[in-house]
Amino acid sequence: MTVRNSTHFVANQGTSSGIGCKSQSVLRALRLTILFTVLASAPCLAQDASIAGPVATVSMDHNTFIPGEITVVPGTTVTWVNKEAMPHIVVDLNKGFRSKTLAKDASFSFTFATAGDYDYLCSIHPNMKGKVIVKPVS
Ligand SMILES: [Cu+2]
Repeated sequence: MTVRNSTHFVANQGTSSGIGCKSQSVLRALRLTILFTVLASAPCLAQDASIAGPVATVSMDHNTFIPGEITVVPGTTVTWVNKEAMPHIVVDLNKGFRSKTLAKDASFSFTFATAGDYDYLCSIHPNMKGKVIVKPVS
C-alpha cells in the first residue's frame, strides 16, 4: 500500500510539469547515446593501437638498415631483424625506444603511436643510421 502510494505520487509530479519531464528524457537519451558511442569505439581504438595495427620490417645486413628510411601510419609496429653475424643495437636518437644487443636472427619491435620523424642508429656502429617517418594517411 505504501509502495503504490509513492508510485502514484511520482507519476502525478511528472504530469504536472509535462515539458520539463520531456526534455529531461531527451537529455537522458542523449546521454545514453554518448555512453554507447564511447563504449562501442573504445575497443576499436585499442585494437588499432596495438594488436591489429599495420606492421613493417627493417633488416640489418652489411652494417646497414634496409630500408634506411620507411614511412608508416600511426599505430604501425616496426620490427627490426638482424640478418648477419655482426651484433647491432637499435637506438632512437630521442630515446623513445632502444633494443637489446641483437645477435643474428634476433629481432626488436616498437609500435609508433605518434606521428613524427624518428631518427635512430646502431649504438655499436654509429655510422649505421635509419629513419622512421610516422605520418597519418592524408
Ligand atoms: Cu650495428
